[in-house]
Amino acid sequence: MRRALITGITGQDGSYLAELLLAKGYEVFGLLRGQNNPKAAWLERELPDVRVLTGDLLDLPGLIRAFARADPDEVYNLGAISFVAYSWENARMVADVTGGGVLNMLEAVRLQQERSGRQVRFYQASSSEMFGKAQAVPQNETTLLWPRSPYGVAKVFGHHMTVNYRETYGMHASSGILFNHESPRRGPEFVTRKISRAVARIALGTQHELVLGNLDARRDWGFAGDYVKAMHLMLQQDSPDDYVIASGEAHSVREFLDAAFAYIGVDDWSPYVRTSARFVRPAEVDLLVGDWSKAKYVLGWKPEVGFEELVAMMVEADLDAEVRAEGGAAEATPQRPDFRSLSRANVT
Ligand code: NDP
Ligand code: GDR
Repeated sequence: MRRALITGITGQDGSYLAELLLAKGYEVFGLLRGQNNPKAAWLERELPDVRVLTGDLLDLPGLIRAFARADPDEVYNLGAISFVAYSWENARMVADVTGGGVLNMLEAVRLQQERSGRQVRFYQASSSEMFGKAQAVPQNETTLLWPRSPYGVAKVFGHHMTVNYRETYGMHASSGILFNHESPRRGPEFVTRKISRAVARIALGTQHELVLGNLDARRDWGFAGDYVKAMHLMLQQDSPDDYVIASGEAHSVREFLDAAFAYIGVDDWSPYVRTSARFVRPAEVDLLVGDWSKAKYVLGWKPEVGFEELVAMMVEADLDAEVRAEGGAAEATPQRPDFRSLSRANVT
């Protein structure tokens, strides 16, 4: 039985990756931080087969102990402070966790290999945010990195360290340069989930206004469940490498709003949405769109869920969650209006 250690197990990608690896017969270890992490109960309920180890990316001795316990064949470093907007206010912390944490993980891998005499394959969660002020469209593995946020700079450090450990120590260390990927498990601070949740609440009459920042930013949005498959494929290759994982399609925040509101039968969302400088970033990344042809040809990977399907999946999940939250305690089987019948004409 192969063993995998996942950092960031309580995050969006950690849960999808754990499910994928468990289904493939792996013994999966997840790193949980903090002495009383509020997500511990969620982890035990949703992923009962994951073996939980405590540790923090900032604490190398703790990581070394976790590695000794798990004795992993594969390590997926998904842990990070991942919210770009937060990184301007907390730049040092983000540099330490999202950047320095990668170095700690690489050291822990190196020491574990020395100790056990066995290869440990390593995956680093790099990001399209590294392209920042993008110097080419679409972006591929050779596009110049020009990060525009402390988060992006920290990811560049982690990316180059991963490449450096691969070249210096001959480690099987791969870096996945993943473009934005979303799901019903996305944190509510990110724009897609902020929209899908607000749209569900507006449909149910429990929210009346949605306040956003820059509606013209364009992103390449895919489905997290598809993207974790690429992470696993990278570690199954004979040689480690770097891969862009993306859908190849760019959509604006405005287009996300169009699709989300269309799902509940609303064509003109302007009465519900307003913008505020509060959510506008000090430096913006205007357009990210990825060229995933290397992943297609080398890994045999492709995205399965398209943009419209992704938006519909997220709004649908939030409608269900909101109805459960609203009526679940009072009713055994809460009812909600069938918004899909209202919107079907607008959703392709
Ligand atoms: P999330 O924000 O959902 O999850 C982040 C995870 O990191 C959480 O489990 C969190 O734990 C953990 N974490 C935070 N700080 C520490 C720490 N000091 N020590 C150990 N663990 C810590 O991110 P996603 O699942 O969306 O993303 C996974 C990775 O992929 C991240 O590295 C992200 O930067 C990167 N990425 C994500 C993309 C996306 O579109 N989703 C695109 C490209 C890259 P806790 O719950 O305890 O806070
Ligand atoms: P991003 O995702 O910064 O690309 O990072 P986010 O969803 O936060 O922003 C995407 C774009 O939407 C614009 N925007 C808003 N964003 C938020 N969060 N809230 C708003 O109200 C709002 N209004 C407009 C933003 O300005 C931005 O242009 C995500 C994270 O998962 C990173 O960890 C990951 O590395 C990158 O994707 C690839």
